[in-house]
Amino acid sequence: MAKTMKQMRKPVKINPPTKPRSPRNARKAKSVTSVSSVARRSGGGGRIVAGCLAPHPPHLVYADNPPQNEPRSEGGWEPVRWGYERLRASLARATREYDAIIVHSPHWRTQVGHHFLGVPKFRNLSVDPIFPNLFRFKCDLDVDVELAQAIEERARGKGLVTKMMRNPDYRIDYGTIAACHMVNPAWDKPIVGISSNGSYKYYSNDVGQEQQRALGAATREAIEATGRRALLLASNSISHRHFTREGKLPEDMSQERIYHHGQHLWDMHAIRLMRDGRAEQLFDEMPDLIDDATSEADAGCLSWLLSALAFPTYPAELHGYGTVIGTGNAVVEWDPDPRTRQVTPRGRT
Ligand code: 2X7
Ligand code: FE2
Repeated sequence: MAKTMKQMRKPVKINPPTKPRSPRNARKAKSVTSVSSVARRSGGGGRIVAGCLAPHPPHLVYADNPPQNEPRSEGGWEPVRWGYERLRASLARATREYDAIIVHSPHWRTQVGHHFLGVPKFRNLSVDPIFPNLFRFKCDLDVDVELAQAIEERARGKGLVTKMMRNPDYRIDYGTIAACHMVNPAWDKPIVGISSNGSYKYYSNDVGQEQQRALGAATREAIEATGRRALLLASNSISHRHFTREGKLPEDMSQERIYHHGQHLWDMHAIRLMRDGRAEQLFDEMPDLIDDATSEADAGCLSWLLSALAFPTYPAELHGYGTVIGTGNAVVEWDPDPRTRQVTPRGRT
C-alpha cells in the first residue's frame, strides 16, 4: 500500500511498473528503442565509444598523487587503480577516440529534476566534504554545453523534470571529478556532467529506475543526433556499506576489506551479470541490489548507463575490482563495437 501511495505522487508519467517486481517480469512492459533504429532516423553519425562503470572513491585520487590534489599519500587501493590503468589502455587503442565524456555522479544530488552542467568552463577547488583530508583538488575543466543541452531537451521531451545548471561558481562534486580523473588524467576532453536525481529515495526504487531508463535513452539519442563520439561514465560503487572510522594512516591496506559477506556476494553477482551480457537482468534486479547491499546504485548512474547502452547482451570487460573503506568498486567497460571489443576469456568466476 505504501508503494502505491508513493507512485500516486510520481511527478512524471514514464511507464510505472504495473506488476510486482521480479527479475523475470520487471522489464517486459516496454523495451527501449534500439540503437540502430535511432541512428538510422537521426543520421547524425554519433556513437557511444564505450560505457564504463567508473567508481569515484576520493581515496583513489589521493593514492595516485596527481599534482592537482593537495594531500600526499604512500599509495594504496592498487587493485582498483590497476583496473583504471587497464581501462585507460583499452580506451587508448586505435579507432576509439572520443569527443566528450558524459559522467553521471551520485555526489551531485538534485532533489527536483535532473540537472546538467551548462557553463563552458569551471576552475575551482573541489573539496570532499567527508574526506577533506584526502581530496582537495584544483579542478580546471571544459564542458560540452551543446551536447548537455541536447540531452536535457530530449530528457524533457520524455517527461522528465530537467534543468541546465548555469552557475559559473558552482563547485564540481568529487564524484564527477574522481571518475573523470581516473579515466582521463590529462583532462583534455570536455565533459557533460549529469546530476543524480533523488527519486529512488524520495519516491521509490521503481520510480528512480524508470526515470533513469528515460534519461539513458535521451542520452543515446542526443549523442547520435549531435554526431558526438562519447565516452559514458557511471560513477558509482556497487556495494556501499562502509567503515565509519578512519585509521591513522588512510592508505594502510592491512585494514582494507569487504564489510560483510553478503556485500561481497552482491558485488560478485552484479559483476557476473555484466560479464555475462545480462544487462537487462541487472537493471531488473537493481532495486534488490540497492536495498540488500546499501548500494550507491540508488543514485541511478549504473541504470542510466545500461539504458544508454540499450541494455547490452554482449559481455563487459572487468578491468579491476577492490574495496575502498569496505565498499565494492568495479572498473568495467562495455564496448558496443564488436570490431574493437576485447573481453578476457572466463573461467568459473
Ligand atoms: O563516495 C565515496 C564512495 N562512493 C565510496 C567509498 C569511499 C568514499 O566515498
Ligand atoms: Fe560515493
